[in-house]
Amino acid sequence: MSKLLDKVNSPADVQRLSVPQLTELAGEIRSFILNSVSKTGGHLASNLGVVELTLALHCVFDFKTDKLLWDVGHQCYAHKIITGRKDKFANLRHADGISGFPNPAESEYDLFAVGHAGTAIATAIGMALGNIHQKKDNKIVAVVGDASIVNGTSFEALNNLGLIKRQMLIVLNDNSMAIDATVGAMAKYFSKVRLSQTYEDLRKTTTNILEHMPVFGKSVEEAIERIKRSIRMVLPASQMFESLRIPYFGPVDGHDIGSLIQLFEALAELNHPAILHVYTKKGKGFKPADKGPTKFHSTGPFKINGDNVESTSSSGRRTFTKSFGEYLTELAEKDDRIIALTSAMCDGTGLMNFREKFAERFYDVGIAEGAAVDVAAGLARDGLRPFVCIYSTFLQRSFDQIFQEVALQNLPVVFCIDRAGFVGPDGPTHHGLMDIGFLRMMPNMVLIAPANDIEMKLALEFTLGHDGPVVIRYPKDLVPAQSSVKAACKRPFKLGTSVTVKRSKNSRLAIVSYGGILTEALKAAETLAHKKLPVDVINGRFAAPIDKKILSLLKKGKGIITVEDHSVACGFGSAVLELAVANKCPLNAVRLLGAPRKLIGHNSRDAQLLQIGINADTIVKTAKAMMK
Ligand SMILES: Cc1ncc(C[n+]2csc(CCOP(=O)(O)OP(=O)(O)O)c2C)c(N)n1
Repeated sequence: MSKLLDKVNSPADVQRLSVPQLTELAGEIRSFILNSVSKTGGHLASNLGVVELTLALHCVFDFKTDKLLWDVGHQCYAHKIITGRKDKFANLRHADGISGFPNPAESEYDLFAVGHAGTAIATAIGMALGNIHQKKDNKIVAVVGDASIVNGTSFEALNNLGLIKRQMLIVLNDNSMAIDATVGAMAKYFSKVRLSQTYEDLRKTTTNILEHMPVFGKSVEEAIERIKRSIRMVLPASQMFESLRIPYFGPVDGHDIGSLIQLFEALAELNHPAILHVYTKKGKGFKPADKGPTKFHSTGPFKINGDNVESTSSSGRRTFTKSFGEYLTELAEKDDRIIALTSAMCDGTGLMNFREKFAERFYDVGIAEGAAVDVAAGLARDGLRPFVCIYSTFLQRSFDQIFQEVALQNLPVVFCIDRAGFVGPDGPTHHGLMDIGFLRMMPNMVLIAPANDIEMKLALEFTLGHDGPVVIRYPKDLVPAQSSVKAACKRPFKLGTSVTVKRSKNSRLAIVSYGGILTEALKAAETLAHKKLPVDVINGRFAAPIDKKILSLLKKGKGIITVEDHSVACGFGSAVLELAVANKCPLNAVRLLGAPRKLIGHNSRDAQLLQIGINADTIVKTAKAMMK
């Protein structure tokens, strides 16, 4: 039973509590989050770190009218709990449950459906400008992590903060972690400040800020000067932000609710943007997450056993991610031109072993997808073989770099796109449903999708023999069992060549699949064969260039069903259709199965594929209708 939390159903209930009660409530919220996430899975460590910060914000501001923008949004659980969504946590990230990210469809307290890093400051600027135009005086707060504030999008926003001549508070939530430890010059900069600060220093800074605020009748600059004089605030962090003319306050303890409330009250009165730098502990209050914040950044369900945890979600089978990481490491042993790059996603993209084995050939550039691509372009121009490993959804950030620095130059950069397709519980911000679309149209770009573990190896081997950019996409899924892999899939990849994995006598149509979804195509073919409806199954392998052979049945007046774990618009099926048009094939017997242009909410990946009809049953139904 949670003595205080049981009575909290809105921010007003939080505002009524004393500081000691709020501290107690923070403990109850931590237990609630831990208990919920252990059952449903979700983002744990970041959420445990921001409980006091969230309570203090809601005590001072009224976010029904004031505006709160979370960067990334993965740290919004305490915010959701106190804004009337506590009871929905039993179904967090599950069908009919709430999202793990902010979602305006759920609550007026959420302003944007977000999940990508770096956007909060710029959108806050937009809202501040909107307020100026409309003569509103709502307070505006953006909360951004230390790994996300160095994102290019955040920096572009900081560079424009001068546009704002009114209150706007940026809370820099510094826990010295991204998913992994933060990387880069800025991380070093922040950690230098952090190491130079004792707990006593943080308290003194808080007292000094409060003593010299509010600054009625005085300029912010004057207040900062006075604060600096009294605490000798010559910290690198302050210098950096102040060189951008952004008033900087801190660093202060992000777990001291009483002080945070006073600081927010004081800073809310400024008529100028400002940054408050707070230190928090990722995973606070739960030893395994505190010790292993990377593992508990985002987790599946687990069982708590004292200070230990046991996963309850692992199936023990190999994932595409693991398959990729292992084969790339294997290839790197034989080919020392191979360099791996990632954007703050070493673990998620399966590169942990590679990093351990080839530390000097591994680069994590932080949350900077555009930079990752351009660094890779430079490496490739210099004769090396860079593999850029990024989730499909985050690669969207580097569209232009891929186009100009890689495709246009025809450089041999390999894009290893993980989480391509439906991603399950992270939902719409994280689905990877557009990569074929935005990459297929680029000149020189070769697009591949391995259908299984063996093809992953063959696809990677192919890239080393190809003198231009290659994209390999694979889903957040297990690879099909080795025993189910057809002989045709064991043939090496040949540019623009598909493989026919099932040929049936008297086939009446061909199912052409792209990537891991081949398993469903084969299942469908089997069912159809039992119903005396023979079909061929073709493993497309390439979405660009696409194999003309795919059209052979169509040319004979028979049908084609394409199936892909991607948006139908601009996807693999569209490429087949374009080819069919160019080759003057009859088009009345072409059906494209894939994702529609609409939001598909969080759920399990299997349920999403079922909902959309990217599965054997839908292929069977479609085929039957076509063969009537
Ligand atoms: C553009 C983009 N790239 C990568 C990610 C994956 N990602 C989610 S959270 C996270 C780390 C964020 O670190 P920070 O902002 O410091 O917040 P913390 O988790 O430490 O609270 C990353 C890399 C993302 N959400 N967006």
